Amino acid sequence: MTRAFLGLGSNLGDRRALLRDAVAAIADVVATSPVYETEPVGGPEQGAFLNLVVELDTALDARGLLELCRRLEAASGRVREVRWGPRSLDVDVLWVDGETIDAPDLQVPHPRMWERRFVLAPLADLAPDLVPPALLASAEGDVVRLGALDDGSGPP
Ligand code: GSY
Repeated sequence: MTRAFLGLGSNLGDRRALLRDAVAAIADVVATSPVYETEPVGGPEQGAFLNLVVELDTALDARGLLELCRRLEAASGRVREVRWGPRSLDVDVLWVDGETIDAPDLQVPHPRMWERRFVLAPLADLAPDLVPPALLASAEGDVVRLGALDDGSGPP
């Protein structure tokens, strides 16, 4: 079994419900970060995201996790009208202990995670060993911690 981290985000529809349903559908979740409301990074003008990170203790390798991410996005009825634009659910493989992959369709660790506060802040909550404080401090995009996924706080 291997420690792995997935990043989830939504800025269309009932964002919290989309994240809750996706996390509930993932086997082997051992920890879920707080939910953050986050400034969009990249792409066109768009609404704020809700983001979180989950830690898995999994038998899947990185490619198996990529398939899981695609299944979760499809199951959510994912809507994404514009590349880098608003989307109902985005699920990314961030990190898999001991695995490095640089293929056209899959890069692990996720190549842009080190610059994105919407990834590093929730990841640091679960795995401070992976996130140097200086990187978190210099990362792009404002984030606000809302609290636990299921505590009903914050906007929908
Ligand atoms: O890469 C995930 C999709 N995405 C996000 C996101 O999840 N959160 C924020 N804040 N900005 C984003 N830009 C993209 S693309």
